[in-house]
Amino acid sequence: MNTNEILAKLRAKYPGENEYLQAVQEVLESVEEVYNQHPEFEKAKIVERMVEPDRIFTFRVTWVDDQGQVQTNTGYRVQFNSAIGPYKGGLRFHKAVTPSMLKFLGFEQTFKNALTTLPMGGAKGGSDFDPVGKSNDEIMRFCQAFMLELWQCIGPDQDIPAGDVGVGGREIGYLYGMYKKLARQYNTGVLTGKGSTWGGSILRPEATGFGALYFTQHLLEKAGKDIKGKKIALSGFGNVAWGAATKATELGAKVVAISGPDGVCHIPGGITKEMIDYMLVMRASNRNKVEDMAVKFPGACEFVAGKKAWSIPVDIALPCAFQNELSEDDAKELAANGCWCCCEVSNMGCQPGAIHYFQNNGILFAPGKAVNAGGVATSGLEMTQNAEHISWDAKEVDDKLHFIMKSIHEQCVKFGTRADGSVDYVKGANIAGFMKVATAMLEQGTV
Ligand code: 2IT
Repeated sequence: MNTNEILAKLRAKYPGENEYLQAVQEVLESVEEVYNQHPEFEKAKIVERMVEPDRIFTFRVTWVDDQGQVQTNTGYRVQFNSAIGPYKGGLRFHKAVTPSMLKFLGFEQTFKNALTTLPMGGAKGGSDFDPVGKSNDEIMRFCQAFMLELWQCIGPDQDIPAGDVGVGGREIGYLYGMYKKLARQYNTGVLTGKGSTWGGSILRPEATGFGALYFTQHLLEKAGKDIKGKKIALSGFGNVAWGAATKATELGAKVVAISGPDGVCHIPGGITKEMIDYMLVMRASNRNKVEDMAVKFPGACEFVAGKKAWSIPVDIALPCAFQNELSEDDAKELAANGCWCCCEVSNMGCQPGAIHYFQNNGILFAPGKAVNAGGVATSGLEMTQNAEHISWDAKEVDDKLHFIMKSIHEQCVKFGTRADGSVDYVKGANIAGFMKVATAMLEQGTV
């Protein structure tokens, strides 16, 4: 494989699809050396096949807002790769959603799902619908209109969507209700992230954040460090940030910053249980303002408008919000303030310049596809429970999540250990995921 040649072709074919091209470049650069030791991959053109989604569904979604106005959005489902199982991945509702964004997410999902040890292919979907400022009724009507098209693309053995940015338990409920009406299928396994009384797995809401902290613990342990007493900055205040803040606090770390599009909340004494609970209220309000935390907890929490979480001095940075949210300048500011570890919890949360800066300056770094895989892994556990028509208790799910995150860390170490004994987690995660998918594709022939 010649990475530059493949990238040049993709750039010409998909001009302006920057997130997608960025995600492909990162993976190809990591795997090129190993790939070239396998002439059978080259002969089967595995890479050329793997960078293209299997198919993309695009559809119009029309709904009526609270003022009686007709609104139109675009919906998508990108079924990226089914080599190791049915398509699996979340739905993102955000005003900036484009085919490029969903292709990057579907591509990443393919390797992430391979790392989980569970048999799931990669997919992603969503819409440019903007939930900010929408009422509950508007969210429901949009979800119903979206499912009117999506239901034909999905199924418990074909493609299993879940949540992502802008899609949580409430949205999955409205989507599932409409799916049943349309498909007349009552198999709960068609969506994950469901409510706990109707097929949802216990701990699924917490799983992305909990898994990220379990992974961080393994990474710190390998580096001879301990999370206890460490200061953490995390971005966002949605489902992922909530789970991460909960587990980090439980493990004895101190979360001193959370952020939103409007600025950062500095919490010098560390986030409290009441504040963590309030994150859920803030998410449900659809206001998208982290300032609300400072209004609710004056004194303990100081809001600084226009600043990112990365401006607060900490030991560990956990990006939990959106792709490319941490730039090279942010990485330098974090390092200058004493930060020595960054575990990416959001998908592709760090810009390439930030990753290179961390890696070249001895700052521990691990990529989202390894760190945040506990979310989709627990979705996989939800599918298993649905297929067996049973539900496990919290201990059983948590034990399995622990085991999976440990295994993902081991895979990174196996494929990413450098000559000096340190671990390149980017390389490790990419090679481990890639090898599994590539081998499966090869064994299934030229399709
Ligand atoms: O990025 C992700 O892994 C998710 N949004 C979760 C996907 C899932 O199917 O649970």
